[in-house]
Amino acid sequence: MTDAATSKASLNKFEKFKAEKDGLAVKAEIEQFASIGWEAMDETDRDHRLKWLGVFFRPVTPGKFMMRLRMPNGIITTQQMRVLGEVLQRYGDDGSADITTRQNIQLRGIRMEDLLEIFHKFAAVGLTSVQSGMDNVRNITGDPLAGLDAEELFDTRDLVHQVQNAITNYGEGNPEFTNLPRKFNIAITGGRDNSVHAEINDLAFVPAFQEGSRESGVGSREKEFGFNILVGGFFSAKRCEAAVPLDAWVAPEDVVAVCRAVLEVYRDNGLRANRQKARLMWLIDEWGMEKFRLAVETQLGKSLRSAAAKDEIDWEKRDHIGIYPQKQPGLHYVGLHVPIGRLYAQDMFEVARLAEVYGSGEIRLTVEQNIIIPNIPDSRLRTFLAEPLLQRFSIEPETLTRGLVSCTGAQFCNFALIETKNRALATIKALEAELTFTQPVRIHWTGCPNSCGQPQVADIGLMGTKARKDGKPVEGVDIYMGGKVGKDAHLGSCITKGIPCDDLQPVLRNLLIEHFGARPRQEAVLGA
Ligand code: SRM
Ligand code: SF4
Repeated sequence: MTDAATSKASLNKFEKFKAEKDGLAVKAEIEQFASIGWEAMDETDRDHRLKWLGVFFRPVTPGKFMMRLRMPNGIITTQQMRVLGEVLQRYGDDGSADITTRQNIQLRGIRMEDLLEIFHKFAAVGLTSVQSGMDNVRNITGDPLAGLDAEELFDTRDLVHQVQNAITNYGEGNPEFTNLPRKFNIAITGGRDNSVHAEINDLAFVPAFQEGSRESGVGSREKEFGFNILVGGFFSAKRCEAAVPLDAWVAPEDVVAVCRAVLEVYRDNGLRANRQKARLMWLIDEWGMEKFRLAVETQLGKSLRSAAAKDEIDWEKRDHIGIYPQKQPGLHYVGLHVPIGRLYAQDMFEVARLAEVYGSGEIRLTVEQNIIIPNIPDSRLRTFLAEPLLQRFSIEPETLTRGLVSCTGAQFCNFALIETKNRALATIKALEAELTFTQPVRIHWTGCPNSCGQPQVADIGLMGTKARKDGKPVEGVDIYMGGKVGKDAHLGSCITKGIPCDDLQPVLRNLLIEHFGARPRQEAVLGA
């Protein structure tokens, strides 16, 4: 065998099919797929390559695909939201959408025969779903209050767009970055509260001031704004790691180039033989940080400045639910709680209407799977707050509801070991009926060890697993605690394994009483 043939023979099935045909190639074949139908499609095209266009075959609902958009910085216009609603409307009860843990939207119920038209509709309003799955860079997260927050250090909106445009070639697809060893997450934050969970991204930019080179006049040096860089954060079924410092600082104008350089180093050197070890952190482990940093500098064509002595993440994380003044006098942003992130076509039209009538035609999404409507003037707040949608998408949900996040789970995801979203809601409603709370508690559910629902960043994280009850296999959870977000963020760890879901409520009740100051309602009433 030749060297090339030997190395091809040793490739895993994902590397093999990527080498045979780039994922993006299916873009030219959508019409043909539609004409033959999903059942007749080549399985690799259908189950894998379509994900390069953000189209996911769902074995749980065959023929009804999921579409994952890209929402840079979690910002969407009302016009775009309406287009998403129109797409869903066609599918009746099969159509629904979810706000994701990456400030993004996924649509469900999509039929192959409609794809081409959907792509045209997306293009007309500047939406794209390209490169949102498989071995690509996921939605790039940014501060959800960018440009609104009086205390922000940097408005991330333009930068996040620039990075997305570089990676996706303005949404057209960019073959330079369509064959990474594995998925890749990027976050850029310009606020003080680490609103994007920087620590769980492969590459994250956090605000930091560097001693400038110019004198400021009174003997001190001017401070220069930029970002300290973190690398290698990720969750997988095999291993979860918080990102570690690259010991590098960049000015905002160099962020796009650094993203490119890191991606090129990862693309060309990342481990590919074993997909369990293909995330960036494994390469950093193998090389050591010094060698990795040097490779990034070589790719960048210039040396990186050392990290600033400290970053500016010094606040507790905000959840943005409620009414808050903006830095623009007389304007407010209002955070609506969307239970478990689920939206239907009518909700999308209604949210779009509210953002248009009361705001400026803009809607924002958070990594907690909620919605922010910005730019509401004082004079319109009162009528806005009386809108019926706010009964369901509340600005003052109960304590546990407020901090609830859940991944997709068994309803649509074939990796799931348990049902998550509906169970998560039912469980916390039952707990709220029993207990009163004096402090927020963030509960995250995730249906399997892939950790899309990020249980490791929660106060209480619940990860689907197989458990046993009365000798029989049942749906269960492993419980995580200790996740800290915002300032001094760190990951939580597993404290108990294999609790049957049917037995979970009393276990959570005790944890809430022991660790989070919850009190039984009866006792709270008597004590009052
Ligand atoms: Fe995820 C795979 C859903 C955020 C780690 N994730 C999947 C798939 C595509 C599996 C599949 O094909 O069924 C899920 C689609 C289910 C569906 O129908 O909705 C899925 N992941 C999600 C979403 C929708 C969860 C949610 O309800 O919000 C999130 C979409 C984000 C987005 O808009 O792009 C989502 N996934 C995450 C996160 C959280 C984050 O990014 O902050 C993680 C952990 C962080 C990380 O990646 O390091 C995450 N997802 C995974 C993994 C484990 C990756 C690994 O290295 O092993 C998988 C499995 C895989 O890629 O093979 C996975
Ligand atoms: Fe699916 Fe598991 Fe991710 Fe939940 S954590 S969406 S069950 S892959």
